[in-house]
This record gives sequence, structure tokens and C-alpha cells, in this order.
Amino acid sequence: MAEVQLLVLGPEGVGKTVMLKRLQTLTAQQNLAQAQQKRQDLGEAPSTIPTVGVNLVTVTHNRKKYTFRELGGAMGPIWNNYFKDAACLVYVIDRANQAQVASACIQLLEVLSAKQTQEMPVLLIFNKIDSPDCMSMSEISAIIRLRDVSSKRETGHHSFGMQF
Ligand SMILES: Nc1nc2c(ncn2[C@@H]2O[C@H](COP(=O)(O)OP(=O)(O)OP(=O)(O)O)[C@@H](O)[C@H]2O)c(=O)[nH]1
Ligand SMILES: [Mg+2]
Repeated sequence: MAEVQLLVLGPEGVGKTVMLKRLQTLTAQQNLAQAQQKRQDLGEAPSTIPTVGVNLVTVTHNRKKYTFRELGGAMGPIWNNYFKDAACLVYVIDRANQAQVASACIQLLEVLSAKQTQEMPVLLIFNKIDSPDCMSMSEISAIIRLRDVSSKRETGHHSFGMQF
């Protein structure tokens, strides 16, 4: 079976582990296409503790195995040790954390500047859209240098409505 390795990065507490737990639960119950169509209420968020080290989650979809390797935000200084094994990057930003958004963007730019990530597709997820503190995308754009981010990559824009 073909296997894809994805690296899941983002500052501490942005919701990487919750997102992966939910993805795993959904795919255990039904296939992803069905889950997306139903847009069902996912209920209470599963409890988590900060990821110390690596959190590995494997999901099978369309006869492909996807291995998500989440690195805890606290491991930021050594994320680059894991770039070489990844085919794709998923970077999560907490849309409700005003104090963290700017540093999250700087960290992302560092990741995108690394030689080993140059050819990797990047999925940027703005998380916690349910939070009362969630900033609008125009507020986020004023803080985050989205133009700098996209200038580092050819961009394709996809929007989807699954809420983790
Ligand atoms: N409101 C809201 N809270 C969320 C969401 N996703 C995660 N959380 C909460 O955010 C906190 C941190 O979630 P984690 O998934 O552990 O964060 P993480 O990115 O894995 O953090 P590290 O492993 O420390 O890097 C938890 O209290 C979650 O319940 C979301 O979509 N909305
Ligand atoms: Mg985690």
C-alpha cells in the first residue's frame, strides 16, 4: 500500500493533537468522504496533554496510508531534524490566540526557508474557528505576513468547512 508521510507542525496548544485524534476517530467510523458530506457534530473535544516528542497517527484513505507525524510546539527548535522524512507539511495556527499569531507566522517562515522543505506542499490550517476570540481573516492578515508566506510557494487555495 502506498504511504504518505506528513509532518504536522505549529506552536504549542494550537490543536494539532485534537485535530489528529478527531481525524482518526472519524476514519475509524466511516470513510472521510462520507464524514465530510455529513458535517456531523463532533461533540466534546477529546482531552489532550502537550505533546512531548512525536505523536504518530495513521489513517487509511483510498487505499493509501497517511502517516501524520505531529511534533509538539515545545520542540520548535528541533523541528528541522524531521524535515527529511516528510512528503507534505501541515502547519496549524490558532486563530483565537492574538498573542501567538505573529510568532506562529515567523516560525512558519523559518520552516518554509529550510532547504529540505522547498519542494513540499504545505497545508495551512487556521484552527479554533469556534472560539469566541476567533479573529476574522482580515484581522489575521493584518498580523500575519500571508503575502510573504505565499511568496515562498506557488499557492493553490482550497477552502473546506470541516470543523475540528
Ligand atoms: N475552542 C477550541 N479549542 C480547541 C480546538 N482544538 C483544540 N482545542 C483545545 O486547545 C488545547 C490544546 O490542544 P492540543 O491538541 O493539545 O494542542 P497541540 O497543538 O497538540 O499542542 P502541543 O502538543 O503542545 O504542541 C486543548 O485544550 C484543546 O481542547 C478547537 O478547534 N477549538
Ligand atoms: Mg500535541
